[in-house]
Amino acid sequence: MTITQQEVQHVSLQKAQNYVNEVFEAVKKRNPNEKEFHQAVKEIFDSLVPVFAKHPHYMDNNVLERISEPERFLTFRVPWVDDEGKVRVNRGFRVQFNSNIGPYKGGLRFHPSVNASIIKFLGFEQIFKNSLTGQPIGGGKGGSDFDPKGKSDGEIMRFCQSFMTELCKYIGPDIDVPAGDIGVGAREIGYLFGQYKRIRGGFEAGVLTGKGLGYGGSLTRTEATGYGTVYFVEEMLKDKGLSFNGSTVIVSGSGNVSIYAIEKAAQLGAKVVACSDSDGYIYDAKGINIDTLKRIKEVERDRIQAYVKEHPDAIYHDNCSHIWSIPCDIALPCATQNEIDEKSAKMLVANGVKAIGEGANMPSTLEAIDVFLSHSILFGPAKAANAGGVAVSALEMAQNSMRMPWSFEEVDEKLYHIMKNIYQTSITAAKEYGHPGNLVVGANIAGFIKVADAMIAQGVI
Ligand code: NDP
Ligand code: 2IT
Repeated sequence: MTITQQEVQHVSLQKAQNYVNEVFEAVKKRNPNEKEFHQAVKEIFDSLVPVFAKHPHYMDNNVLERISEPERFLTFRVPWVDDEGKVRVNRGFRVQFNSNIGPYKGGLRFHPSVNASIIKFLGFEQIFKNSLTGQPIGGGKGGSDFDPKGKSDGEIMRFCQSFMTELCKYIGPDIDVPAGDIGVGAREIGYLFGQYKRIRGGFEAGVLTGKGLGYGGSLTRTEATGYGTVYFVEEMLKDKGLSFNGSTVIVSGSGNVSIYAIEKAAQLGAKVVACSDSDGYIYDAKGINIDTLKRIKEVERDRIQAYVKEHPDAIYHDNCSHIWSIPCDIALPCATQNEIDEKSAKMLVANGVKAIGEGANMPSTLEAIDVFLSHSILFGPAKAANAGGVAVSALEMAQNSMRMPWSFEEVDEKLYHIMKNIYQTSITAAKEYGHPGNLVVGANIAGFIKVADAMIAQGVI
């Protein structure tokens, strides 16, 4: 009996699925109790089955088991002295996940929820995100369980100095280049850079990105993640004859990513009616006033509730997760992981949402993603949609190497084209591997192939 083409395909798909299942079980066993890391790994692994079926040499080289084990995982003690003179201790982390296409690159997160699982999920996703940007950057991530809330400037500085005193042994412009994430913005990067410079005794600008404009920072880096997310969603909408113009939008969070997603969406003609923090959310039917928002969050470092004092028509609600009950055309989760669960996703769908763009990392649970995809909602996954931040970080590294800054317009233009390109690459890969329109699968596959090829080319290392 001759084996038909379809049977050959079926056999190899099954073989590929078995391989993926086996490695996933090994990852769980090797990293017990790390549920966020397992979640990120599961999403990517499942997307890759058609790749292994078509190109079995990735299985032969056991690329999956290699790529899901970090090259290096560092934890360290961060002792510091608070304003009362009391010695405090936090835990620092850096995962150097993959360096096959460039130096490790990824942000630092300071938040009490930070642990090995959170850092590994973020670092693992960063490999594929960074690959998608088309720039020469590998995957890394770091942070600490330090809580910056309620700390004085002096305490933040002393913490950052202690953190860098240890981290500086492992980073460098061609080795590993950290940046910001939750709880780490321009102020913290400034303190970290100052301490690195002091210990090294030289001005290595490219060791950190997100620096202040006066000492090697790039114009547009502050705006990049939020703007990039909106540029990406605009591409998804365009393909369906839709746009931000005239749409109602909700954006969760009120940090760096949220603020600039709100600003760009409004510039494109949308009305952004709600945003949040971890305590609650505000609803402003007239559209959020971006100047007030920026002052409250960036200058006064206050809570989002302060907004309603200045805009009495706006309403404040406790419980940030209820933000998803507001009817909207476009939802941009820009706060944190797993902020949209199955129930919230169903609510968004029932209220007529047309598109989701993930500004945060892994903001939708696997069940929520299933809800969106099964209802054919346009869905821009984090790795693709929020890659604008790290993409402009790589542009900052390029400017640092050249010792020549670019204008806001130049960087913004490059960011726009990078986001457009990520969309096209992801859509093309999704179609080629049998999942047309599925950007989760498309982004994962496109990000994976470049890194996997580089791993094989560089041998078993
Ligand atoms: P910020 O620290 O500037 O802001 C974080 C925002 O999210 C705050 O409004 C914060 O509220 C809220 N938030 C944090 N944790 C929770 C929680 N557990 N529940 C509800 N709300 C929460 O961080 P960024 O804006 O930089 O980061 C936001 C997201 O975007 C993260 O997922 C990050 O990984 C991702 N990202 C960031 C990039 C960047 O360039 N900065 C690039 C790509 C992705 P509160 O003040 O109450 O804590
Ligand atoms: O999640 C991310 O991509 C970031 N926090 C930005 C990383 C970077 O190196 O700019």
